[in-house]
Parts: sequence; structure tokens; C-alpha cells
Amino acid sequence: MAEDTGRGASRRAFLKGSVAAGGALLGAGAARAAEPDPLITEVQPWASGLGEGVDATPYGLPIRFEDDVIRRNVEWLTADTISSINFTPIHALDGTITPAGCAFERHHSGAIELKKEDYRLMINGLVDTPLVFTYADLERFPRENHTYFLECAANTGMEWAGAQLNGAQFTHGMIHNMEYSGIPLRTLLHEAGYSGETEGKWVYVEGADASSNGRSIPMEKALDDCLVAIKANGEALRKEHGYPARLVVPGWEGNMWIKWIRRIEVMDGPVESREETSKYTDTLADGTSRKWTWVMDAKSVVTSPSPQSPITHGHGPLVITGMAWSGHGRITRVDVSKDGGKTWETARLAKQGENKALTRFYLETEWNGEEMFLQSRAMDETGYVQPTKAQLREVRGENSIYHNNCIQTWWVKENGEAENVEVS
Ligand SMILES: Nc1nc2c(c(=O)[nH]1)N[C@H]1C(S)=C(S)[C@@H](COP(=O)(O)O)O[C@H]1N2
Ligand SMILES: [Mo]
Repeated sequence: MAEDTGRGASRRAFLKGSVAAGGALLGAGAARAAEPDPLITEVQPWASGLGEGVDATPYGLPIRFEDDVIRRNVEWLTADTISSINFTPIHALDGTITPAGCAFERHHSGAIELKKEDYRLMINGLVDTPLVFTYADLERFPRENHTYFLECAANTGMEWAGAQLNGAQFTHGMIHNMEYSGIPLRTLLHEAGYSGETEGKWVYVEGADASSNGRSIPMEKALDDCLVAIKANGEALRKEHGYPARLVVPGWEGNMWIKWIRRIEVMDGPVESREETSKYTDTLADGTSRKWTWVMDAKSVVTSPSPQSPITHGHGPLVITGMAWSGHGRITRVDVSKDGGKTWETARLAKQGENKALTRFYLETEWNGEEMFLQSRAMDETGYVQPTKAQLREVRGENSIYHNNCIQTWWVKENGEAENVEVS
């Protein structure tokens, strides 16, 4: 009881403080208090008639007032809409689950429409019993549910040489985080008689689209936590995310998460297809390239305030929020800096970090109109600390596109607007 009373008291103090600050600095709060507010004193149209019936929205979309919370693309980045990418509006979302309707898409040859009835998944190569599964077959295997982030290796790739795109959606929006229901790849490989006693040390996975997006995955990962997912966030995968089935490769770069997955070949080595060698590799300062970089290192970004989510409410309490993730496991801590990395405060994690999934962080603070150089710095369970841009450049040079997990800086100005900048 005593504890409850204590908490109530401090909560009241906080609210009182916030009203006082608003009134003193803006005058707006005081003016509203003096005049009767018609939104309170008068009967409003929405209270004097009927709302829509329950049959108006068999499958609902967000209310129209939220119609700017949409995927966007960067025109100069996408030559056409077929081999294309768009970005999740992370600046406007909260929590960790990305709604499928605005989760970014990346296609090498467009999004295809593949009926469940026409769906086939083949497992062949170095297995005892090559098999073909229909969609109905897949539904009869034991399923698991896991939430994972998918980050495109190119996320933040335009920022290597300098601060470029003005918005978290564009700098960090090639990511989504969904709860998948799927069959462990291990289960299907064992069903096909894969025993581990063959030369089969790799799987080559490909999709049903024209690009096929073929990728080689070491058997260790295939047997560990990969899933053939048939649902995301509780519902069927959206067409653009690989309906009716996609591969989930937890913590690994997005291009390996084969959509519309149609074939898994067990092989004795990697295929080294065009797209897994000419792309998604990191060219270093001396011109040599790293061969495979599968795991997405720990990373974070402040989503609000940010260029597309400026401070509009004046001085006083401010909620700084963002998200953090690591392909190596759980996020254990996120620090926030307001002065470009000179000093740090530890943020509050909304929930304990989940394995290879987004973690939401908050820093409740007071803002009195001073400019800030806002940064966030993620740490994961391996002890890894997200590097600064300078630290990353020291190791990687500036020839890279992919795998940029550096600390991001937003310059929040005195008027609450924010801009993508670099601090040295
Ligand atoms: N079949 C197929 N799978 C694919 C691709 C593709 O073009 N075809 N693109 C890959 C890339 S590069 C990424 S980043 C992710 C994007 O997944 P999303 O569209 O669900 O965001 O899918 C991967 N899987
Ligand atoms: Mo990607």
C-alpha cells in the first residue's frame, strides 16, 4: 500500500509539473483554461448521430487521419518499380511489431501472385528422399511462433560518405519485425531424409519469382533456427512479403530470406550465384572485398524526435524513443546522447530484449528548447557496442554500401525541427 501511494504522488507531481511548464512557456494551456472549450462544452457531430455499422469494414485500414504513415521510396535510388525497394515509416510507429501494410518491400523482379493451390516446395540434392510439399502438406507439420527482425543489408547504405537522407524512414527504414508462424527448416530437411552423414554442408534456396534470388546457406544455420513461414503477425503473408511461404533466416541479412520459396537443394558447397558475390559484399579501403557478411550487427536509431517526427509540443516533458536490434541475439542496453556522443544516459527498454527481434527504448526527459545532437547506441548480449561512424570507417573505409550499423545523429534545433547530420 505504502508503495502505491508513493507512486501515485510522484505521478501527480509529474503531471502538475507538466501543466505548469506548458502554461508558463506557451501561454496556450492557460488560455484554454480561461475560455470554455467547445470540444468539451458542446455536443459534437460524432456524438449526435450514429457511427458506421460493423459491416462497413470487413478488413480494416488505418483511419484516414493516419494516411501519411505509409511506405515511401527514394526516387533516385529506385530506377524502376520492379527491381525496387521502399521504406517502413519507422518514424511514425511505436512498439516493435511492424504492421504488414507498411512493412518495407524489396523485390528483384517484382512481387508475384502465387496461389496456395499452385504452390510447391521441393527439397532435393544430397538427401535420401527428395520431396515435394504442397501448401497443405506444410500446414500438417508442427509449427513454431517467433518474432524476428528482417533488415536489408543495404539499410543505411547511402550514409557511408556523409549524412544524406533526411528521415529515419529513409536512413533506417529497410527493416521490419514480425511474428512468424512456420515450420523449422530442420523438420523439412529431416523429413527428406537429411541425416548429416552426407556431404551436404550447404543448402541452396530459391524463390518462385523470375529473379529466384538464389542464396547459399551453411547447413549449421539451416538446422539451427531457419523457418519456412506461412503466417506473419497472425495472418497470411502479404503478397509482397512472399505469400504463401517465405524463408526466415533470423538475424541474417534480408536478402537470404527467400520469398515465395520453391526449392531447397542440399549441396556440398555454396553456389556463389551472381547476387551473392557481386552484391551484398563489403569492399574495403584497399579494394578487396569481404566474402560473406551474413549476421546483421547490433544497431539502433532514434525514431522520434527525428526529421519526419519533429518536436511540435513546446517545452517540458519530451519522450525520446527508438528501436534497437542485433543479429547476434538480445539487446541488453541502449544509451542515448543529447550532445553528439560526449555524454550518455541509459534508456529504458520497454521490454527485455528478445532474441534477434526489435527492442523499443524510451528516454523520458525535459526539453527546454536547447538544441540537441541526438544519438542512440545499442549493446547486445555478446558485449558488442554499436560503433560510431568514424570507428566503422576506420575498419571499413568508404567503399562499402552494405552493413552500415553506425550510430546515427539527428540535430534537433531550437524550434524542434530535426536534421540528419554527422558529428566528428
Ligand atoms: N524470391 C525473392 N526473395 C527475396 C527477394 C527477391 O527479390 N525475391 N529480395 C530479398 C531482399 S534483398 C530482401 S531485403 C528481403 C526483403 O523482404 P521484404 O520484401 O519482405 O521486406 O527479401 C529477400 N528475398
Ligand atoms: Mo535486401
